[in-house]
Amino acid sequence: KYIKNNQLAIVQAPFCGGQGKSGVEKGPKYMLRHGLESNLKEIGWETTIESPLNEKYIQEMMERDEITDQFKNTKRPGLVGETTQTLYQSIAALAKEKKFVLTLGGDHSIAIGTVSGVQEAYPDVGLLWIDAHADINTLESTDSGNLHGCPVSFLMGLNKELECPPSLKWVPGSLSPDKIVYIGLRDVDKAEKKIIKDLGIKAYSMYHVDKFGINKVIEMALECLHPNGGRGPIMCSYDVDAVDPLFVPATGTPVRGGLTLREGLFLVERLAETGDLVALDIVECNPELAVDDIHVSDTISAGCAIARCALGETLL
Ligand code: 4U7
Ligand code: MN
Ligand code: MN
Ligand code: MN
Repeated sequence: KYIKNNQLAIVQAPFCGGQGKSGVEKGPKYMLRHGLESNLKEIGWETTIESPLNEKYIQEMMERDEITDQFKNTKRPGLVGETTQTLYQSIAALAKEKKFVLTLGGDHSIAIGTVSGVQEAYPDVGLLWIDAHADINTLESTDSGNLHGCPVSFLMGLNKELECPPSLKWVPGSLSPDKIVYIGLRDVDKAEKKIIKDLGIKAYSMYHVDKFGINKVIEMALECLHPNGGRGPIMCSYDVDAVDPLFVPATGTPVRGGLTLREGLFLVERLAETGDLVALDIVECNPELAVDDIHVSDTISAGCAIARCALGETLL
């Protein structure tokens, strides 16, 4: 009911500036080469490919001296700020045209732009964050200084009181704590745990997946986003490291003990079934971190399967 005429915008976000390992910018190219667009056409989507980021520009920016693009401990806030603002503008427009927005990353810092863009079209959107990590470090709490570990803090406006880098001042930061739910957590920093607790954010870790089973967990998560059996638009930001590295080995920050591939796919099959999913990010596939070709194809085919299941391929 939100999406018009099965329109699907596939947004390429070949960006690696939110962390230090190159190769994650190759995610979109690999997933498209795997046949993702034609597979989605086969199941009835009217697709377009959008490329709001200029790859050459990103290359140039990445070569910029890190010293000149640094804010306290935080690396490349200028590049991340400019890139996510471009994504934000383009995705807000696509979502307002009532297209489903599928964004292929890239590292997870791009979610600063994707989620802000989708929120502009759907102010009451509920966000499901599927990840081994909470990505809610603030400018003050981040130890690594990598902005792919911080997007949620920007989306929630947690850096506004701290002196925020000018390049990231555009972020509305209007996500409220009851409009995000985590699933898959198992590597959360001490400071992040405190933020989650203090703000009362709902988080289902791997402990809860084991305790309740994935079906119960997704039902509880959906109930949190739109309570009392209510309905409303849903966005999913899916970091492939939520799935166990046995299935998704080629990713920047793998953590053992994750979702099985079927659990990871079931989550998005259930989202497709609601009919309320309006946007999906698939991030952190890094083909260059694979030790062999099997690692590459396992990772890319898992990423593509997440997209296809979220877009209804496996619904009968
Ligand atoms: B990803 C980390 F310290 N928390 O802040 C950090 F453990 O998008 C990891 O989920 C962040 O892959 C992982 O650097 C970011 C670290
Ligand atoms: Mn992660
Ligand atoms: Mn992440
Ligand atoms: Mn980690």
